[in-house]
Amino acid sequence: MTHHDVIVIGAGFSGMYQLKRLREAGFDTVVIEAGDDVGGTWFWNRYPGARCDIESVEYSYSFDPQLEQEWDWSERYAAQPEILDYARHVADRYDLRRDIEFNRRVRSLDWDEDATRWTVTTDDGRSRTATWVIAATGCLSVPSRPRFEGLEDFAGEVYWTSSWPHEPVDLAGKRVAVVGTGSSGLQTITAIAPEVGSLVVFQRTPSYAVPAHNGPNERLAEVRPIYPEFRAASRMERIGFQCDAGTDLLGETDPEEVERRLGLRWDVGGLCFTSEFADVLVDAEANEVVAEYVRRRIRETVKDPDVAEKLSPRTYPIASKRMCVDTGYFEVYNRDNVSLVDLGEEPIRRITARGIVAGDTEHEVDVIVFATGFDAMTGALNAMEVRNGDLTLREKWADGPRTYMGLMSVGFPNLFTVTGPQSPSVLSNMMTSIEYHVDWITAALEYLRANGRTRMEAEQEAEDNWVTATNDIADTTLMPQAASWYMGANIPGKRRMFMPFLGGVGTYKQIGDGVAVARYHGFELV
Ligand code: NA7
Repeated sequence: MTHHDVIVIGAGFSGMYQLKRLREAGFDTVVIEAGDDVGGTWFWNRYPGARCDIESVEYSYSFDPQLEQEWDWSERYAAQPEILDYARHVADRYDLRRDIEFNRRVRSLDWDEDATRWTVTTDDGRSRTATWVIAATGCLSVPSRPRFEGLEDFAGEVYWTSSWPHEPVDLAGKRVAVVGTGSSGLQTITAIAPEVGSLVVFQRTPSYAVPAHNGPNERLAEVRPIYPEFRAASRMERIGFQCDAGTDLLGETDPEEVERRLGLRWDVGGLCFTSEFADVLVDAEANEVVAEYVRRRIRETVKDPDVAEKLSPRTYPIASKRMCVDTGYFEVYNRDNVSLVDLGEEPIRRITARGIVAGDTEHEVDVIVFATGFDAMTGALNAMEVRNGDLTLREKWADGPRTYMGLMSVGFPNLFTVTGPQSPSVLSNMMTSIEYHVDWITAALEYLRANGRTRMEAEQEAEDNWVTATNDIADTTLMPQAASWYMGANIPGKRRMFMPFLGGVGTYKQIGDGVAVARYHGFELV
């Protein structure tokens, strides 16, 4: 059986950078990737309108100053094809593909305590061993495909945004249904509305969306000369990108001033909208003021008041579910060829050969697009059989994930997760969090090698304290009030627990740096 120092699972932005760092550090490393090329999220999610909602000057690697200077991002928010080009460029530039095995999915990981190594088995039946395994498997990489009765009877075309075909899909003039109104749904709906014959949107929960104000990337020229300082500042931000977050409390600010300042944020656009005041995530009344501001904007945009009301989120605090960044989404509902079905009033009963039956109405369509999200954060890890003797990760995490720093879980030595549950991950600019974890893991492996250690495992007390801290921080906020994928609430039967670390990217970095300096405090090194 082939043995490697390290096997990395996944060749998205985490896996690619992890390979580069380990190769440079002299570790024999191989990456196993299910797709037929690099890019991860941006390889799979190629639906119409797919675009990052973090600005490209932030959502890009910082590890190579030359790459930063040479790569041109054409727009403020990069579209999926450009991000995938960037991922491919990175793979070429650092000659990464020669150590990546494509078109193989890892099925199982088995820990051998005597040999101090993992056996990694892929779906082609092949096994290899490695002293270390790094799961760079992504936080939103396992699609959630809810069961809709009768879907197999549907005579038309069916697409999932999370695994959109590589060939062009012709929707021109067709009758199209979109199910799901998270970021993927909103982007798809906005992109296809002008070209399809008719579009009917099936909405279970409306999203809070703020305008992107996308356009040419004017900021790139400003940021390039100061990139090192700019990146250093982003690493210390709460969400891993710069929002110029306010420290004033909305509850203590004059309402006219609140209105003025929210208006300025709205005009700038993007996810920083909720960062103007410091109490929005912790004070329900302050949150409601910001939420109502967005609803008013929706009412101002959507001509039909009934439709505007249906599109207005009311059942959860703003920012407690992932906010969306849009480019003309609400305007779409002023088009004659677009209609909205509120599943709260008219639930989907079944799918027929002709279309979707919601309430008492059969909506006849040629195409159904599902934008129904992902089994977030734990999905990809639990999709593999991760075993240490009788203990499996899936069983251990049946009541929610348990990790120390989102990096390791007791009982599973020598297995790291990049942006794992209970790290800032999806509550941050993923690029910032990915680079931090990859650098941290690489430094840990170098330290272990230099000190003749071959085994690293989180300690029980450290893990228990970390899980408690993560939950306690979440409980001081409004975040757990929403039935969100942060909570695992979108997957039937999944235990609800707030999964990301909410303490902030900068705080997390300070803790992680301290743990490393203290010779990996809370980890047992053997
Ligand atoms: P999301 O944000 O999880 O959105 C999924 C949407 O699909 C959401 O509106 C769901 O409604 C809806 N959904 C899920 N299951 C159903 C069923 N069974 N019936 C009807 N509607 C359903 O995923 P996205 O792909 O849009 O975005 C993921 C992240 O990618 C995004 O947050 C950014 O980080 C980028 P619900 O809200 O659960 O009621």
